[in-house]
Amino acid sequence: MRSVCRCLLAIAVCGVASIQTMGQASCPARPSPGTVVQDALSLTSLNGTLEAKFIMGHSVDESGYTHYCYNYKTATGYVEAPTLRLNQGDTLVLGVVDRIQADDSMGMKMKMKMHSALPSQICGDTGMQTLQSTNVHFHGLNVSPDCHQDDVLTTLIQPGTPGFEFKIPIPKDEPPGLYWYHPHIHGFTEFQVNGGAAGALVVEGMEKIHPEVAGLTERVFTIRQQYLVPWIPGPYQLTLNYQVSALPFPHPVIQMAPGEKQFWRILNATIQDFLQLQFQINGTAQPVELVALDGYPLAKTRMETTILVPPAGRAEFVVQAPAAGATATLITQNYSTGPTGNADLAQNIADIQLTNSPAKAHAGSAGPALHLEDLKFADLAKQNPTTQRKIYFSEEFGGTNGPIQFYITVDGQQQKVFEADEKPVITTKVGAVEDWVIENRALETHAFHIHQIHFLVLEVDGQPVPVQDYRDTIEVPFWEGPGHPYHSVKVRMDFRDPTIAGTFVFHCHILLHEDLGMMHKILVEP
Ligand SMILES: [Cu+2]
Repeated sequence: MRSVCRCLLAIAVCGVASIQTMGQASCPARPSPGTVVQDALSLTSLNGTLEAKFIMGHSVDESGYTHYCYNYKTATGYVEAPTLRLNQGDTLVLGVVDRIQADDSMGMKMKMKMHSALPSQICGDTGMQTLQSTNVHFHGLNVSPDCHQDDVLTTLIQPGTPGFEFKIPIPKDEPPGLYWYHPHIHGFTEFQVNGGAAGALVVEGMEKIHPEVAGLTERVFTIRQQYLVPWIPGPYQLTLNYQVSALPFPHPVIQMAPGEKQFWRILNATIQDFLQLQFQINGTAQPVELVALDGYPLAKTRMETTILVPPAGRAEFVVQAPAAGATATLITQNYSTGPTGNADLAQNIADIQLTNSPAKAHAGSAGPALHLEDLKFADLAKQNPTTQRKIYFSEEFGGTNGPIQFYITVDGQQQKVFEADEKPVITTKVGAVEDWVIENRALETHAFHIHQIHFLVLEVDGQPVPVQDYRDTIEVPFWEGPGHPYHSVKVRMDFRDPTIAGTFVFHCHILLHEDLGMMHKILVEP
């Protein structure tokens, strides 16, 4: 739920709309509704390195939606948010320049209203964190939280400076799968992601673990969500690869040949939508072959008819088009996030167009097989936990106006909102294997995410799960109220890899909640 204080804040930013035409500082035009969906441009590593430069820009479209974009220069102009493709063991060298317009009064008012204390240590530019500041989180990658890698706590890129360079070695045992990148400036993440600043990152090799996908046309579908002002309750639009997928517009169109199998990699880059995805034929949900979740290949592929993907989650599956004459759609079903949550509404995301010449998209390459047991965290189920912890989500109310404070708390500690200069609420050591119960004491569903590692899901509501999947983001459903137990998940955290030593964060991936402080630090001592 959106709080009153945020509505007041939003009033300060209303009425700011100027179409900016400052070249790379503005965003490219987005595709028209009802057209054939195209994948983002793929940038592929060469000889072990992928080098790229993004220019973060922003603009406001004719309908009043603010866009934030990772601009990438091609021979024919700028495109936004390319898919970064790397292999295990490669290095990503990514330059990011911030060209968000500094003359924008929206940001100035935001800055006056809210900025958090600066962390004691700075990586990158100096100054205050504002709506014009940015940085990058590499969601799901099991890499270092240090400066120039996946450090969201101290990395600051300010508009008008020469920019910042990330240099990230992808571990040799990184699970093949779908990851993503997005800004993570505390207090302003929601606004930039709402504007579309998010892109996919693929660690190649899925077909070497699950040969079911070998040779199939692969599609990368990023579902984003945009509000006119992201913390005012009201209608939102989902988009599919930047094409608006909302009434009254015609649906985005995905082309497939009749009977064709495709490998779909779906990224939920919404700011708060729990997607319940279905592939329907003539109105009936069809089983699809689920291959991976959150960038981690399943131990065994399995057939599912509904796939719940929380905000920031990913689902990768094989889908088969019907025979000619049938109607097929990709939809999301209604999902209740509880009495104080926002409704996640059912809607058609795309229509399938059967054609004998579908757009061919990236297909994986052949190579020697990879084995699940060689991937990071593979033996986690067999480990004995060194520590048990309980963490819980809770909200504080202000009269009848809904929740005004959002907390994630280590059981036994005092509830508090995140501050940039806070001390870690958890300190552990490289080598630790910890079981965490994550409980939801709020009347709203939350999405738990921890940086730097995947975790193994052991239990839901105290019951062992039939299949243990690796995830980096997981839904914890809302509390039904007095007389009902809290819902919970039990997960196993793996801190054995010295690469991830340092300070990083865990938080709710409903981005408003994160921005309002439903986040804390964990320190993994070397
Ligand atoms: Cu939340």
